Amino acid sequence: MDPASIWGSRWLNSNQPIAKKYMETVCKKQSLVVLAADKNTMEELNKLVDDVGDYISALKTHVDLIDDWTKESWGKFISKAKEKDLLIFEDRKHGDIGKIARDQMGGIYDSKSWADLITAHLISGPSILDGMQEAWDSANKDGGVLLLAQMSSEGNLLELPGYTDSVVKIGKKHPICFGFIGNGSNHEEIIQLRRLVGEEKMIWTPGVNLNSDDAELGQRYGDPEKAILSGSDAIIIGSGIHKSSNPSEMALKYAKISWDALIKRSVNSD
Ligand code: 6AU
Repeated sequence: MDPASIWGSRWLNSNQPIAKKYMETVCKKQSLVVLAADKNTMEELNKLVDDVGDYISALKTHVDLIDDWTKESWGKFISKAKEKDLLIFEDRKHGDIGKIARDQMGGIYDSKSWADLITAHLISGPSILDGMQEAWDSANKDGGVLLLAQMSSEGNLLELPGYTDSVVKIGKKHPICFGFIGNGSNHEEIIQLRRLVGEEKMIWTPGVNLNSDDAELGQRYGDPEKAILSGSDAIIIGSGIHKSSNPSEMALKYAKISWDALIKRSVNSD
């Protein structure tokens, strides 16, 4: 499917290589699913990507969750994910001042060398975006930051008046900002966020699961189709896929729901 016919002006006007790659991959794979690969061993991670890699467009990692992490095993895992045509998204949620966030993209994990996308809170101000840009520049790699504008967890403080607006205002102007994390559990909040963000930047939403019984420790879940129709560009799914008894079947199911919703949205906006 041709990305221009699905994403319209957002495809034609986009000048961010990672955004273009994402929109293209979505059309190739017919999926707006980002897998939250929240597993604790390399074996489990590899198996999960083998099982569901064909039905997802990006892979979200928490590199510091893994008990038996080594540089070599991680390198192989990232190569496998790239062979499956996945964007690599490290959900580090940086929050420190610019120079520390920059240097934290080095260290043992060295995320600047393998992550296409990384999350950050804007709590310390805009310098974090400059710092993260410097890190990717030093690795000669394109990268994009997803800023947390909303969260899916109950009682989160991003809901305090003015916070989301300030994050969006700053993020929209910064070239390294790929987009925003929105609250996938509440479609009204996604609609509000899309209104603030406009067309150019992405909104990716966690807190999406067809089975709300999976919710643990204040996590909240919403419906995948509603999330996309309300303006989300990617549903980030963890437990809904990896906790199910048949992850590949579930990944395909979420892929189909998300793709059908995107088609519906693009038809409605014509
Ligand atoms: O589907 P789940 O609940 O199993 O997993 C949700 C995933 C986890 C969280 O770290 C992440 O989504 N997440 C995020 C981000 C940035 O992705 C933000 C947020 O507000 N809520 C949330 O659950 O890997």
